[in-house]
Amino acid sequence: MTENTTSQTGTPVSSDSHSLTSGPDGVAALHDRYLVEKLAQFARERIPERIVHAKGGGAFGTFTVTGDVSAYTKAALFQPGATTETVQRFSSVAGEQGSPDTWRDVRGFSVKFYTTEGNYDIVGNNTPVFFIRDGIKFPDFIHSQKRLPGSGLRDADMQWDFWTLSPESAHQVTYLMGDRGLPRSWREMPGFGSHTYQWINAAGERFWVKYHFATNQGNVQMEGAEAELIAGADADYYRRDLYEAIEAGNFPSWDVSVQIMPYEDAKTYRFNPFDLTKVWPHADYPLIKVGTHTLNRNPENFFAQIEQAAFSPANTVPGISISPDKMLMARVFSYPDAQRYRVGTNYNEIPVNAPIAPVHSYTRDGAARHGFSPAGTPNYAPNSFGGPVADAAAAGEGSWESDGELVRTAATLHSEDSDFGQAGTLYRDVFDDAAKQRFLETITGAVGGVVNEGIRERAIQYWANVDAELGAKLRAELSKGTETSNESAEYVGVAE
Ligand code: HDD
Repeated sequence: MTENTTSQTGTPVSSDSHSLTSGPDGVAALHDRYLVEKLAQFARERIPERIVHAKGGGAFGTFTVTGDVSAYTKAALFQPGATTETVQRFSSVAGEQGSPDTWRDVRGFSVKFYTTEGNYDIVGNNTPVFFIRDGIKFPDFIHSQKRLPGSGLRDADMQWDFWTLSPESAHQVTYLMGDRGLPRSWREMPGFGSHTYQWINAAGERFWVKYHFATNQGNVQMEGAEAELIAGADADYYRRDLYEAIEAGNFPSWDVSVQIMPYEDAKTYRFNPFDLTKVWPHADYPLIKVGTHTLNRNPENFFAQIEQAAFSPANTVPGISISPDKMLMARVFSYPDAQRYRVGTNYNEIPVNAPIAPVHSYTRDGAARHGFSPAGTPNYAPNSFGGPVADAAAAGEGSWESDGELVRTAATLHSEDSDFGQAGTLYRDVFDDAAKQRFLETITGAVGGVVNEGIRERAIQYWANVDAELGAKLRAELSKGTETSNESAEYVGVAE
């Protein structure tokens, strides 16, 4: 039987086609409460898009532990044999909500694990490093990658100005301009926690850890020309691919591994292990397999379950903590802050964000509050009436030594730390000859878009610092480009 339409308060309504008017050709009545309700709700359908990672998609899944890492963490979700329900969101960084999926960009890779000890989020990217290493630079970095305030256009000068004045970006820009900047789909790319996190085992021993998600669909990328065509033909290419694969029962999966560094190694390791612009070579810290993450269920409602999904590196569980990485500490503040603004104070009550673990919290009220404790429960702590009690042992928070003077300064350099070293290794030793050639073409196109001579010269020097031969090749390619554009300018002049 078809159900009758109702107002939002459940009363039957008489028409979805005709407003209430004074006669067939007369004025509309303000007391047509259903017309008013429909239009008022419609005008409020949108919430602010994420300031970064606005365009994305996602699905629900299951994480199954197949290895044994109990020597390193007591977290329930990583104990042998455990299975945990998850939600995952993929995204692009710089584009707006309707932007094409196949624009060259870093891709977000965030997973929320609904664990028995509370929600645990790994909020990462498809690259193991990042452009900067101090959160105070993040708003400036993002401004440089988004749009000019005046024209509203994206701008190569602004991008390269920021990058070349922030040489710590070289490693990530090498990933971005390389093949990884254009994955063929979200299914066919890896994921990384990127930061160093802390794990704590049942005996209270601490370790430093990095997460790796290796795709079981194979790492596949697309070429620049194809990506540009798809950007015009199907802006939602990645979102569609993920949705259709899962609808067809073709469930994508990732093998999850960790690199484990003993706590004391961090002090003397050749790279500062809390510097987000660096990887730990696998030869130093090999991958240890933990389990498999499989996406197996599409959202039923994109807005309710993906748009309102609120991931945060602040969501940790006993046995897992953050590290003294300045970017990570900034993110721990920034995500819940963004979500209180974007979704609302009580965003953790929305089903996609709500934990399966029971919540006993003294926070209360706020816009659209849904949950509350039984009337007799005290709403302050400490109290004498049997309210919930905090337990340091149960929380199992991580820790590290820190008693220095308050300063504003760069983190301590370790013996092999440099801005360009690992970028050079990636270019020389990881890219094969064909990848190197594609890389040169991509940076020639990107730097070729820079108008300001000083910034263009700095960009050439930036790549020469990554690899001297690469810098020379780029200079040669760009000077060819200048000749061509001069010629075509002359030609246009003649044609006129
Ligand atoms: Fe991020 C979203 C802020 C570095 C990976 N980021 C996201 C949002 C904000 C920030 C405000 C929107 C959150 C929301 O409204 O739900 N991000 C930052 C700041 C950073 C930063 C201040 C540096 C200090 N981000 C950063 C790194 C990575 C990511 C280093 C990956 C390693 N960010 C993501 C993501 C997110 C995202 C996984 C998470 C939720 C989402 O996209 O959907 O792609």
